[in-house]
Amino acid sequence: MTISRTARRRATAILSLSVAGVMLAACGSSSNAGSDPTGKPTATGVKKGLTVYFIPKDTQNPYEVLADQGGKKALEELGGKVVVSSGTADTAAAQIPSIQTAIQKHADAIVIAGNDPSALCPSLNQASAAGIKIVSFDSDISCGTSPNHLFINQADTADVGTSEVDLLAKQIGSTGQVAILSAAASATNQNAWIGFMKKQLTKYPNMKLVSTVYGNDDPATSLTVLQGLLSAYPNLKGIISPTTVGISTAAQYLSNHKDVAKKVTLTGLGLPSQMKSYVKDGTVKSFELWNPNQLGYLAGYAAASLASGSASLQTGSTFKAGTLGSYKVLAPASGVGPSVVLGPPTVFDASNVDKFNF
Ligand code: RAM
Repeated sequence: MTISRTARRRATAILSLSVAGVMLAACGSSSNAGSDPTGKPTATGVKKGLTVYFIPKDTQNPYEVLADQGGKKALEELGGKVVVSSGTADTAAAQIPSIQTAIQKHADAIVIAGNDPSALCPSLNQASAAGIKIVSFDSDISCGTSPNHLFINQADTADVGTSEVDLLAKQIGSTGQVAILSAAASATNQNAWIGFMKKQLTKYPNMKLVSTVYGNDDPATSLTVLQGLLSAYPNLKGIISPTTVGISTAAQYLSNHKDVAKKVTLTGLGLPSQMKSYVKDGTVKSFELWNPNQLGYLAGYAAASLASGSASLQTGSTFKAGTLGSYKVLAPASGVGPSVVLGPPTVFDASNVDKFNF
């Protein structure tokens, strides 16, 4: 555990250092904010001096760090600031103190990745009653009709689940035992993707889902449940890991155990920066993701726009997200309230994995 936390901190530090460069490339440097120093809406309708609390799943996962950096960049462009606050484990209990702090500090908005769809709702309702705008990103919250919030979705949920299964099917000839190595068992995003994976698996009658295990987005736990999976199912043909922590942990294990890698195909959602060495050594053929930097950047713009009254939750309404352009609010559908989708994921393989700097 100690070793893994140290390694994770090191990875986080390296990613943080490289993020400045990534953001310059991804977002340009022009300011989208007007020049009114009084806090009144600027030319683009966004007030200056806003404080947005970013509450990621945890503060140690390099994916979440990249997303938070995107949010910081957005608020910098808008003349405001981001405070990142969360726990070190993917639980709602670890996030509640951060929501309470945001309330005490009179934040203008909260951007949160829900570790559990409903456990955060009482605190978020309190924040909303205090006038704080609520945005979820990465992993939605489910609070019924209250508080109103906007979900910044990374990619179409059905497409993510469906394409993961298709990617694996292609590589294993649509046959054999398969398993899922997920994040926290209560994570809204992974569970929604898994729902669509199960649906898509019905199209492959010779592929059998034998187990879903949960590594909590912690490298040590992910490794333990992976090893359990491999010993329980010696004939396992494929693993889908819809988490950057799970897939990178599994890829590292397979890379060090070539005998297992020969029998088990791994795909899922991974950061190209963490995965490229495993693509190059032949451990992994393909996987997918979106740019987490851009996800945070979009969420930052959405939060600032809602807090300024220049965006609304109305279906079809639009707001500007700096260098990413304009985004439209989608109608609520199947358990998800008003949402915005960043865009389709990119599939990475040996032909393109070097071209991405996140
Ligand atoms: C992990 C987290 C995050 C998810 C990515 C793909 O880093 O679980 O929520 O979106 O993987």
